[in-house]
Amino acid sequence: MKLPAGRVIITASLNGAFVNKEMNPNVPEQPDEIAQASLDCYNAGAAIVHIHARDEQGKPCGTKEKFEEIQAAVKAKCPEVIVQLSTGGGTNLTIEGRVSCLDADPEMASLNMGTLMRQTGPNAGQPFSNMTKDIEAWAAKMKAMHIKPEMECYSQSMYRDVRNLIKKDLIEPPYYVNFVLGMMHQGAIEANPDTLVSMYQFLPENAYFNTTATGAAQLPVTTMGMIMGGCVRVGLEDNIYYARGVLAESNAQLVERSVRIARELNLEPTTPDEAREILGVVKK
Ligand code: KMH
Ligand code: ZN
Repeated sequence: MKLPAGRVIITASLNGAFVNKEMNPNVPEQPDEIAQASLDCYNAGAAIVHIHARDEQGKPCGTKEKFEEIQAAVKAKCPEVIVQLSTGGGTNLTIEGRVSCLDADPEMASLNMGTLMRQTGPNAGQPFSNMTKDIEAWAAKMKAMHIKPEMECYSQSMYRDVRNLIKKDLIEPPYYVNFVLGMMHQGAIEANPDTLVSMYQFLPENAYFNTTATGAAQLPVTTMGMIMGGCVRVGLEDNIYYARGVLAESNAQLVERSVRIARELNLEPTTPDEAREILGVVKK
């Protein structure tokens, strides 16, 4: 399903679980930094901020208390923006730790629709586990708590779990699928125009789509996504560079650029309330 004509919903993916200040000093890790980045991205045109929790050392953190602290800081600084907390967590988190963000009762949360295998780095051989029984349990909890899931799909094969949730009425329409392209994990697909179009062709009825691409593919693939009637996600979680060899100064800088391109394409970013209306997000 395409967005209403002339509109685009922009998500800022602020920090993720892997990028850190050594890689780019502008990665927000602490609650006050995440709150300021959320306000700056909102002022730049983002309707949604996608957030991972970090502890005092900046390491991925999976506690209800930390997620509540971060969400409260964001809401105090920018009450309008939609907060989407991550259940993706980090390699050091347990499954329970990953979904503790739901207990912070956010408006939205990510829901990863399949398992990937890490093949490089210190966690090579460690799966990013998202088994169907767990996905069903998390979706049921989100439905009961009126938390809108963003279903993270890294390949076409993950549509089996999307259809499974629809068949079992564990998610409410309109559905919201994020094409996450370019991850290096086994089980993920590359980020290019062909894979983007292919992911779109598998989209079920009553589903809007978001477009995420890692690294240098972020700008071209997300720009193509907005041309195809989709939403876009930009931010330091997925890409720490503004251009080849040039580190991004902030998440807001990446959002500003996508807003400029959108307006050149006669696409006006939605406000958070308009995004809530379109995606069926319950305001909290
Ligand atoms: N790591 C991203 C590419 C999540 O946080 O649950 C996908 C993601 C998933 O953001
Ligand atoms: Zn994430």
